[in-house]
Amino acid sequence: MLRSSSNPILTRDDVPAIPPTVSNVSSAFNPGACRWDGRDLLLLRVQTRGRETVWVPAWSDNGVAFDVKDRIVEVAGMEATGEPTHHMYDPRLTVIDDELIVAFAVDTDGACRVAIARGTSLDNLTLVAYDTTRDSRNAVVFPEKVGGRYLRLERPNRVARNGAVPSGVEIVLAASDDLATWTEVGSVMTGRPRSWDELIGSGPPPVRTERGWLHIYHGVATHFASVNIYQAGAVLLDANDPTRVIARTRRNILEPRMTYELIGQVPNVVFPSGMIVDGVAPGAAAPNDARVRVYYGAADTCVGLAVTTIGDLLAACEEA
Ligand code: BMA
Repeated sequence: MLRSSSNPILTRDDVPAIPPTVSNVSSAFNPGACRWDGRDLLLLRVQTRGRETVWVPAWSDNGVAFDVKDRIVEVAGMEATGEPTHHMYDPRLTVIDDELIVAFAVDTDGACRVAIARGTSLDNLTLVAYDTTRDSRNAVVFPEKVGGRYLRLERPNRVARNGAVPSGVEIVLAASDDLATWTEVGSVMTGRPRSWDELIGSGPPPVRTERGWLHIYHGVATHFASVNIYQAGAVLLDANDPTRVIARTRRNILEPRMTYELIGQVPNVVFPSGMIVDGVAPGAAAPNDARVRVYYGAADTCVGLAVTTIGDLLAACEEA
């Protein structure tokens, strides 16, 4: 993937004051991305100096220069979870039938939950799913139904290392008829010990190609004494049975190298969270020459953009 020469394309300095909570913020990172109303939309994870987390939208006509709005996007119905909401973060965006679907993580007392909101605009997002049965994160909803059902990937947090926040080594697939009730279908992939992707989690929602579902994920190398290294890779999943892995990048396709990726709130992090694919006919699979824009959090501080094509990502999955 090629980094944009405008990187970091978005920083805390681009976030306007939004009284009374948001002013001179600490960071803007890990954005969800989609096409909405004929424009590119990023939903930013913004962290205030009080370490509150809010979502702020940013719009663009060229995918590089974003206009950050002075408004906070809310999700109605969070009180119905029965658990305190300390942070809602890493929103991943999917559009199905002109509806916006947001999958996100919620920090509650002693656990992280997967949640999904839906709405016809940023003004009426409403909570539709919230899973209290387990600690989990990095949920993404597929951009179309498969076999008549909604699908999502998520990453249960079953690994706690050295007192760190629990993380995970397995991405699983779940299915739903209504976006509200989800049933696990099975395991999709696991981390590879001592490789670049020991811990793993989904990046942006997958995209349908002529060869199957192409999915960008993050991998964490944990075998260094003092720091975890967050990188990006890709995997190709069967079109009809996405629990079946067809091919997976042996190496990372993006790793922290630039200063803004190496230094920040959490050093050595590239965290892909949004993806927009250009040049796809409605309802069609993304062709090999389609341009792919990947928006990622850099060092949990700002936003980077890396560009590639569907063909190059598929080739990277197959590389020996
Ligand atoms: C992960 C998530 C991300 C974050 C990353 C690096 O576990 O919490 O939100 O960007 O760690 O700190």
